[in-house]
Amino acid sequence: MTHTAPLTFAPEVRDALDRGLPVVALESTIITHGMPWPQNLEMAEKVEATIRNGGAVPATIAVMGGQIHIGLTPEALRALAQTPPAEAMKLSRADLAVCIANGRTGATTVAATMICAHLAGIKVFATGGIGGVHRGAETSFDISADLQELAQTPVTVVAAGAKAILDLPKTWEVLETLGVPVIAFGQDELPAFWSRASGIKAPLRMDTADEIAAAAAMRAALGLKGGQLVANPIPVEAEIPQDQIMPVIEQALAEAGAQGIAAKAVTPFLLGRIFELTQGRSLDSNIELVLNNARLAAQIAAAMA
Ligand code: PSU
Ligand code: MN
Repeated sequence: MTHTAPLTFAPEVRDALDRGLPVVALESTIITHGMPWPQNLEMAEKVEATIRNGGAVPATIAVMGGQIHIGLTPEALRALAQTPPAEAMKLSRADLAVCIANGRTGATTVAATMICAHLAGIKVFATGGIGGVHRGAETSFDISADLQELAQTPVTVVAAGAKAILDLPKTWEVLETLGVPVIAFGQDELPAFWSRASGIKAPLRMDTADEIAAAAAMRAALGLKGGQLVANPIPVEAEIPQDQIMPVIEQALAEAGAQGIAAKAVTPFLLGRIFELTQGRSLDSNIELVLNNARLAAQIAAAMA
């Protein structure tokens, strides 16, 4: 590789990569903009522990002090979790270089985490839900850069689907157009983040981590650019069924519209309102689905190693 990207590796992550051991990347926007303090830190610590229990090394990714950090110390993780959303940049492909060059603190979205993971040589990444096509995109043109990133950067992303605040059918259509394999794990239907069911049939289905690892290797062998999305349904005991979450989402969306919330502020606003409207239940579910994705990502990383 000819890049001279400013990467700072946690020693444990560097060692694992050098020895070909399984490593799982984790994003940081979910910490700074996706969940409130202190549950965000609890979640981040539990996710790292879950990956370790699964026999892999966690690498939480964030930008601090002019460096992309691949793996954070416990102190750095805590400091990031305590950074108010207004002080941490929400980094996608477009913002990453500016944030580093200016020496600012930035949290990586799915798109930016994929870029950094790939620079670091990490092939698997666990998150909650990817960004996608927002409802009303036909007039707002608000489509997350996460989708384009999946089309060009070779990282396998494990998520519980796209966040249900989005227009899910349009999101899956765009991924199909971009040539991104969307693989439902263990069921025929695509999951919808807080709910296992979406009513949408999955284009692809796999039932084991080995199959997912083999598919990633085959994409590379075929010279196909881009990653794959594994849509892993939330565990039954943690889900909020669609008929319960949908009215809440509709209300949050209506409020966002009325208040003129736009662009990068949309996703954090909606997640925050849904948290309030469900008295925190949406956050409990969100944490459980991230942990579930971390477990599967560790298995996939082990299968690839
Ligand atoms: N999943 C969550 N919480 C989050 C996000 C995902 O459970 O906060 C973040 C991810 O970082 C994702 C981003 O990449 O939201 C999408 O933001 P946007 O819609 O502005 O592209
Ligand atoms: Mn957007």
